Amino acid sequence: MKLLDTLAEESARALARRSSRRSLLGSLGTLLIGAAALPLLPVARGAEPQPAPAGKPDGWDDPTSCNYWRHCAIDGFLCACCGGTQTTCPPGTDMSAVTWIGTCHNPADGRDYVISYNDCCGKGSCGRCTCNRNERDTALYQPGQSNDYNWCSGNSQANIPYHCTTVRIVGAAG
Ligand code: ABN
Repeated sequence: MKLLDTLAEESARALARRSSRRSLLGSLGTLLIGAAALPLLPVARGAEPQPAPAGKPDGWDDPTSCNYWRHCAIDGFLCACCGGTQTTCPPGTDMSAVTWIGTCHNPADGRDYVISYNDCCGKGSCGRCTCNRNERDTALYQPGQSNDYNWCSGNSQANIPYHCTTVRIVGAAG
């Protein structure tokens, strides 16, 4: 036992001879600063894209996404990507007087809504955010029930070129 005591005492004394109080305080400071910096990493945690809530696809509430809930029966370019919004035509275009109607489910409130797909007319194709989802769409030989149709053709001759499509809520379905 005495031998153990002597060994412990000797090594403690050797350690004390090798390390000054200043170096001990320095190491402690480095340790504390390092520990404080750790929670800051990784830096961009808040900017990470959030996954869509369960059962809803990514972009279900984004009018520039083909997955936007109102786009369930669309065939065309999204006006929200073309200088307009989901309900307004881009500058220099006019809304078609006749439209294609669809019924889409809104995951936000669990209800179905009648959506009017009014084309915006008078300029060449926008070419951005093409989207073709076609729920309850029928063949073009039944144009009244087809989304694959230029609804600008109901406008005056000058306004026939198709640019993009808006998605306006007409009302709740049922
Ligand atoms: N209703 C959109 C559209 C326009 C032109 C051709 C096909 C579809």
